[in-house]
Amino acid sequence: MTKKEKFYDLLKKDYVVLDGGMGTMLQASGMKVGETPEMLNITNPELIQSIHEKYYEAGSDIVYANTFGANEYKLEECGHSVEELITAGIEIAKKARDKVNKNGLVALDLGPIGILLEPTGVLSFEAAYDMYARCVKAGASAGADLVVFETMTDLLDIKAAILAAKENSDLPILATMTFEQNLRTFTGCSISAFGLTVSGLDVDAIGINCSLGPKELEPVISELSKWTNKPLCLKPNAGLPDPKTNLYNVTALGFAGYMKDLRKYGIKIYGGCCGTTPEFIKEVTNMLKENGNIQREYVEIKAAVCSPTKTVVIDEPRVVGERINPTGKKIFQEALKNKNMEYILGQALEQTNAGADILDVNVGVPGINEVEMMVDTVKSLQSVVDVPLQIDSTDPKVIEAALRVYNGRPLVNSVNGEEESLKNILPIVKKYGGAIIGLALDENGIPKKGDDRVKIAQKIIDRCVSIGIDKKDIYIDCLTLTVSAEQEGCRETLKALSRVKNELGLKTILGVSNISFGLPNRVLVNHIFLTMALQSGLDLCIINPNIPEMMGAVMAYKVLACHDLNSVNYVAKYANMPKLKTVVVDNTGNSGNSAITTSINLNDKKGNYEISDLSYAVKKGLKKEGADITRELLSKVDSMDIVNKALIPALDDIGAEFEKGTLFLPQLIMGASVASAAFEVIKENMQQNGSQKVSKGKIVIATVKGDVHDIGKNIVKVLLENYGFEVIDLGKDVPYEDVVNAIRDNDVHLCGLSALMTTTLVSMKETIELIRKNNLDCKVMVGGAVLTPEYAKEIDADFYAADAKESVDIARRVLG
Ligand code: THG
Repeated sequence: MTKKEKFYDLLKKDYVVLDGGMGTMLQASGMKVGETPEMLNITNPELIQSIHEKYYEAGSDIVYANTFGANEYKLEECGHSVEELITAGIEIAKKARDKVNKNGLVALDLGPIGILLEPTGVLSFEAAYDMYARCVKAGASAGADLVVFETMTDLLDIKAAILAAKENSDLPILATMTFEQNLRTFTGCSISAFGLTVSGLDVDAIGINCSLGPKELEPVISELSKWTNKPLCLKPNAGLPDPKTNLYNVTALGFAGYMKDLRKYGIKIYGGCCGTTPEFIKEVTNMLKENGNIQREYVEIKAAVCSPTKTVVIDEPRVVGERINPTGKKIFQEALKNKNMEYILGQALEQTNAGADILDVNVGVPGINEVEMMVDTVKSLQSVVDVPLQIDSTDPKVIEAALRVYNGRPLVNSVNGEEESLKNILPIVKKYGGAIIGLALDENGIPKKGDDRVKIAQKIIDRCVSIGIDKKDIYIDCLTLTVSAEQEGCRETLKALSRVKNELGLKTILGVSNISFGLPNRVLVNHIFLTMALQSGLDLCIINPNIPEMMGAVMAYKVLACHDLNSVNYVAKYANMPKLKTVVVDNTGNSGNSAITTSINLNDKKGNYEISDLSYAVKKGLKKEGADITRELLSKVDSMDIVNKALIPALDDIGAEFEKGTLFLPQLIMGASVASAAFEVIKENMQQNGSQKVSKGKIVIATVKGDVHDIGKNIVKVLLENYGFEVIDLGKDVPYEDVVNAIRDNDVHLCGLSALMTTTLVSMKETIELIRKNNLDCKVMVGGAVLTPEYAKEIDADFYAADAKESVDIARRVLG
């Protein structure tokens, strides 16, 4: 029996039980603060084995080997290799299994690498993939029955992990992410994006673990159940931790009681995370034995594409921006040849500002490496815009390379009815879980008659379904012909479109602007054709969203077809329009209207920048432009005005949006890094002019002794620096005395301490005590996932910072 068969055999049971929290069990049995838990596989295998045995005895069908942090990055200085610690971990779990539960399975357990991925961090997608691949190979050869990815918070990170597992083993995969109470992960990833993307990658089970108790996770599992048909897994904490006692607030019986209620979401795999001892697992097992499980009904998943933070449901007409396409555009072709990414990002922002829901991305020009260019473009675009992308190429290699690094679930443009196309494109789309556009043409070209195009559409559907691509993920393009060349073409296209929509039950897409080639006043023909197509059932409109008439047609249609309820969006867009509208038509045939075009295309400014352009660049994460604009501004604006009128207010705006939850961590960091680039330019300029330093004051920051989690502290550092503070970063696992010495030696008046684990909160307390004992004139701010304002007060901290943004506010108050 293969490992997959074995896993699916287990899933045939009414329910499957996992184990509980290994980390908290180890802490309870005396593991010291700051120790690497995986080292115990070598130094104290008996302890690990006895914990596994207790879980198997309590009813676990699967236990997670003690390998959560066994990756290259986290093991850096421990003196043992990934292979050694993983092999030992799996062997120990197998021993426990052989002793207690012969039918039990052993999972290779892998958590996040521990550093942020690009663009917010420094780890590339490819490097993350390699690290996971190494872990998976070690686990598979040691005899793991499945691989589990858990506590993941970055969608691209878990995607790298899943691809690494699929391409380097035949192990079944259970993928679980960690969500906060706002229904987002730490990096802002939504539950729908997780469900759509990770189900699309065809894992074997999907779920939620850690962060909250079963009660708090109800809305999370409820939402996830709407976005996947994969077997569901739930592994909550034993409630919420009390930082004082370090204990979680739900009892074993209480935990099982909550889990009983949550059966209604059709959970298949039950377990526990931090704080859940074998007693918890025993109670859950008993509860399931007594009450039985509730099996899941098949759910209709909405047709949708997504980025990590934005899911576009295609249940009403949506706009696909067509402008990232070099066809017939000299400037664009030049930009591609020179790898001028700013030009492309400018095109992207202009379109999203104008209201595009999705962006088509085509970078095909002769004489460039299209694979490389597409990968760079997808990565760059995803660092500045949050809309989902439509990958547009005729080369399967380009499509595959883009699908690999794309963060979320994209649309693929396109496949057609030709054998060659179907054979090459569909397996890639299936592998990466994208949605696909099917063009109604084949070896014989585009059929004249609409009915024949419907036949090709049917063929594409059959082929998709046979390979496992869901009907709802296919968008048929009945193809727009040029009406000046073939006048009946329009009628045939619309006829085919409405048959595809009504008879085949599929969603539709059209590139609208081809219709008007060769005619004068093309905008007029384009937007009337668009209106006709919408009325015939068009779902995705590939248009130039910067043309007011085109966006206007979509906006007005949505009012008239009852999609825009109470005309909310329409009114929001047009309420402030001047009554007498003057449309400026330029010689490209594009029209612009300043009252409704709020976007600025920095590409068009050619150097005549204003302060507001710098704010814009910061808010949109345009790093190179931020630096360029600053350089230009310095020739005419006082440097402190640049800081105080552009950089700080822009950062404040992003910070405010972050606090409201309308913008997420990656954007906050991108914005901060633009400001940082601008600060660098200003600093250089000041040094040349011999004026005083811009530093607003010095701050010492450290992750406290015993704690090696420095993601939070690193984010604080980036933000503080970008607000102009000089940061003395002592790193992670910092001894108390080092903090005191750094404060004293550098004459520092503000210190920031970070701790992620409940177990290291005591180190935070000790550090503060030592600072107080030394009578230093230094305020202390503290932060970290498990910290509360109450505890901060109790350990005599001066300030509690709920997030990185608040640490900046505090610094400005103390040093400003
Ligand atoms: N179906 C699908 N994909 C498509 C099309 C389609 N992709 C390409 C195209 N058609 C849609 N995209 C564009 C992109 C740019 C332009 C038009 C369509 C464009 N056109 C200018 C014009 O219309 O004259 C020429 C350049 C210019 O002057 O700026 O830019 O049908 N699935």
